[in-house]
Amino acid sequence: MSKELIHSATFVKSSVEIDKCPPPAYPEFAFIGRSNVGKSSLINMLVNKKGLAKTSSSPGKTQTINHFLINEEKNPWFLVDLPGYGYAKTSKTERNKWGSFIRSYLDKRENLICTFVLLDFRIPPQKIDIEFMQWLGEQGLPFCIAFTKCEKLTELQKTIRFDAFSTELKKTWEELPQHFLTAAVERMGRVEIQEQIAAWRKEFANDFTL
Ligand SMILES: Nc1nc2c(ncn2[C@@H]2O[C@H](COP(=O)(O)OP(=O)(O)O)[C@@H](O)[C@H]2O)c(=O)[nH]1
Ligand SMILES: [Mg+2]
Repeated sequence: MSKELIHSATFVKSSVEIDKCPPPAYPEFAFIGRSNVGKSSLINMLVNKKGLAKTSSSPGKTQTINHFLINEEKNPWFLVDLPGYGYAKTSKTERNKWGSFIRSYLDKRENLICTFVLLDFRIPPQKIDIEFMQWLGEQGLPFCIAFTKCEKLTELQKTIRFDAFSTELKKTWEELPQHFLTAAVERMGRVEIQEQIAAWRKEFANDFTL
């Protein structure tokens, strides 16, 4: 059995303004994706706490940046739940507002180590996701991919879907960005993501000796 890497998780605050976010005192890992992609479910699964990040049946509501403090006792880090994008019912103005809010957060947040971009593995590559990852790439912002809801696919479907994403992403990137296959209920991908975060956490530890 693998060692548990997340010992505690507490909600810090929800922020609607960037300068109201908690001070950038700890390494930070952000989670982002289209509304309904399974972000709250993945976060709750990762930290083993049902209801920490609210799962909602009416997507597109949360437009706040939510900070959670992980492992408060030792080697703390922030897990950040960013507002979902691309909800069909939001107006163009709302989407632009979202865009500039989140983009400036990602661009300016100095303690941000990596952003996990969540992609629903049940559906083919979507323009909005590809464009968002391209933007991250252009800004030089590190990101990796977490495919969600993977338990819904057969092995063959997984191969086909993976090839589709691979083809799409290789138009921009020489290598496929680092990626994880996840499923919330099955807790698929949990150990892999936790270990990756722990490794980065260690790698950047010296930048946070305050
Ligand atoms: N089949 C399946 N459904 C999931 C999974 N994760 C989330 N969902 C469902 O997808 C919907 C949206 O989940 P939620 O976590 O609230 O998504 P968010 O809007 O991205 O935070 C809910 O109905 C969840 O039950 C998963 O791994 N597998
Ligand atoms: Mg959510």
